[in-house]
Amino acid sequence: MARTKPIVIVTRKLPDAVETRMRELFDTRLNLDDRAMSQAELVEAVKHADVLVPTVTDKLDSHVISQAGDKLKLIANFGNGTDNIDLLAANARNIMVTNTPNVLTEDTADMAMTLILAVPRRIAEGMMILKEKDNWPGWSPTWMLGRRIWGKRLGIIGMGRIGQAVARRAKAFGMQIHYHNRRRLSDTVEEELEATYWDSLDQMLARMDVISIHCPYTPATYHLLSARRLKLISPSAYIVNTARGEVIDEAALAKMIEKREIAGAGLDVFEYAPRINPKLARSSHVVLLPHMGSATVEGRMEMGERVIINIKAFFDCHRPPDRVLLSAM
Ligand code: 8YV
Repeated sequence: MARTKPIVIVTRKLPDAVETRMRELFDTRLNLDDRAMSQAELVEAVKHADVLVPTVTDKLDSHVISQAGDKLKLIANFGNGTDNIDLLAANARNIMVTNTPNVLTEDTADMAMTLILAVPRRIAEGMMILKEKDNWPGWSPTWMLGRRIWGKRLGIIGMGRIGQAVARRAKAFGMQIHYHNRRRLSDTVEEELEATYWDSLDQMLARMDVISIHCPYTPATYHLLSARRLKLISPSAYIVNTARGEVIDEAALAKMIEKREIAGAGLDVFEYAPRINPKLARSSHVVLLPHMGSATVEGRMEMGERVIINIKAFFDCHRPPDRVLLSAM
């Protein structure tokens, strides 16, 4: 008798080629109209699936996970960050969680570097003058001056794969690399990046020209850049966040940008996404993007491939390569 294929419920529209392959391999239920699922729909999905493939827009909290059917054995997240999933609750129900690391490192680092350049050099403001206001008075030597990147100090918070990929880029742009991380890097990597380690985040923040966030969002990093810590940052410094909005106290940041207590920010992620703080939305000192860090055709395909590899390995009784361990929290 032919073995029945596992029921795989995919919560959002994925690239066509990924969906086609998933349908060949599994009993795949797709979300063709791409509308984000409600909490009630997620509960229905976990009740019936053998595998759930969620994304950052699905909040798999303890309530949802507690309703999972006995069949649900794997949550194969389409994404690197797993802050959308209550890992403890999944572990308690013996549900394995996998993610898609590595394949979005370079794209996310490119986006962080783009913002590190775009905010101090006032790229968005310049473009608005031509495209929306249509009022360019012509070139002037003292007009639209930004700040030079070369020679400035970049403070990286979270020196994992993406943080290091940003450091490599920033070094090529002449920046001095500083970092704060749970663990210090090996001498070899520190030497390659010419990176200075700061055990104290507070002390690093006070001395940087640009700060870029690359740590995951966990209970320990919620509001890591709190109102108190934001006050340590120089008024001439810039903040870039391509990690998770919850790592910064967004209301405090917005207030400080409005009062010119921080020079500007480049934000790809927001604490209450998709809602944007109105103070940020109207500021001309910020560049705001709708969570596009890993949004490349190549990246999305490779994320899909990782999801498929993880599911296939699981049902072939191998250890999926991208298991998320509780110690990662
Ligand atoms: C993804 C991300 O697009 O993978 C992540 O952690 O932040 C994003 O770049 C998103 O999470 C997909 O679920």
